[in-house]
Amino acid sequence: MSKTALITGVTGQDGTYLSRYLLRLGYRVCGVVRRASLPNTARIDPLLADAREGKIPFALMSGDMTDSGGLHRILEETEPDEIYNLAAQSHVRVSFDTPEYTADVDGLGPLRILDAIRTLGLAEKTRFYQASTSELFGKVRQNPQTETTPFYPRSPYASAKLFAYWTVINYREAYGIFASNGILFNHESPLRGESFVTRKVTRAAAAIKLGLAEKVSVGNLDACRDWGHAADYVEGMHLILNAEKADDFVLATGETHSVRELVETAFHLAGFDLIWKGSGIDEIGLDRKSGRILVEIDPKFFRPTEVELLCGDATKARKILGWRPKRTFRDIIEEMFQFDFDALS
Ligand code: NAP
Ligand code: G4F
Repeated sequence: MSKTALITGVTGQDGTYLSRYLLRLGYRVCGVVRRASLPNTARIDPLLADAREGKIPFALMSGDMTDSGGLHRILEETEPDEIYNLAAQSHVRVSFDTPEYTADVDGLGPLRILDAIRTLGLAEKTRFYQASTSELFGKVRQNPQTETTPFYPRSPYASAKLFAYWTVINYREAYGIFASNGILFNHESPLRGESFVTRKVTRAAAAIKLGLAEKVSVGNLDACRDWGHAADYVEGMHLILNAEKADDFVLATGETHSVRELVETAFHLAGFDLIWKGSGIDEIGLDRKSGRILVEIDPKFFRPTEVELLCGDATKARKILGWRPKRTFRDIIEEMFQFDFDALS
């Protein structure tokens, strides 16, 4: 009998990679989709087409992380072996504008699912994965960050995820539910949302190369992130839920790069050699050859409180799960730039 996986956030970047991966492993996959006024299934449309032809066991159910009754019904109908809770208002900058909504979806949402597992008597059967985040480390207390590094959240998003992180541990200890946190550092891909900095920059570099845009405006160039590839990280999620015991794991590459390096790398792929002039909000990035301004700063992309540096140590995941990332920072930016260049051409 194949296992059934329920994925919330199935229409997102990770939901799409995870669906593809679990289907390849022989799982039946059921995804939770929220109502939108226009179709929000672009990333998973190829899977839906295959499902319609009966080629893969992939189905969608309507639900929303803010709606306990609906989530309860979905669990009752599917009785999944594994739940991957990936749904979230996942944009850190946006969480400052929608703090209460972010807390509801990202903080209370996981609690609603865990409590449905408990009240439906699924504690013995259903394993639960929570998409926790390196944003929990925030104003970092230690470098690199491990599972034992103290947290210091710096946004409504991170505070909501902190509540969810401890709720997972509480439901594990109180009710014996196999519930685990994956503390994942940033992971990217051609399916990344276009307002996250990697995708925004690779798209802009491709558009400028093609003459479709003049320049790009960004925020903090000196923030550093540990960027991996989403395809590697969803394999880690599966390993976390199939470990011998429920536990919490950091998934990271162990390398950190600044937004400035990201911009230089993407523009180099577009054939520009960037030089920087000025400082603060007056800093600009110019093409060395032509002197054309390609990058400028717009303070609207700054955050009221910033996470300046993230760099993870995934030794525990490597030792216990045998997980290690395969793709490098350069591989990821190259793949994303090429995808955007082809799509815009
Ligand atoms: P994403 O692309 O933004 O996808 C988020 C998903 O959540 C989408 O399917 C979205 O649906 C859904 N969603 C949002 N609000 C919802 C609601 N109220 N009810 C039901 N579904 C809702 O995010 P991602 O990059 O794949 O990340 C997946 C998870 O990992 C998130 O929880 C994120 O916070 C966490 N995380 C991500 C990273 C990273 O670097 N990517 C790192 C650490 C942790 P729509 O398509 O309709 O918007
Ligand atoms: O790409 P970002 O928006 O990702 P951020 O804030 O690190 O959050 C992502 O990773 C988290 C894991 O650590 C996830 F939990 C979360 O769901 C999300 O997937 O910003 C990265 C950095 C920030 O320091 C930001 O200030 O890039 C800086 N940045 C500079 N200019 C910009 C921009 N970020 C965005 N989005 N847009 C800019 O123009």
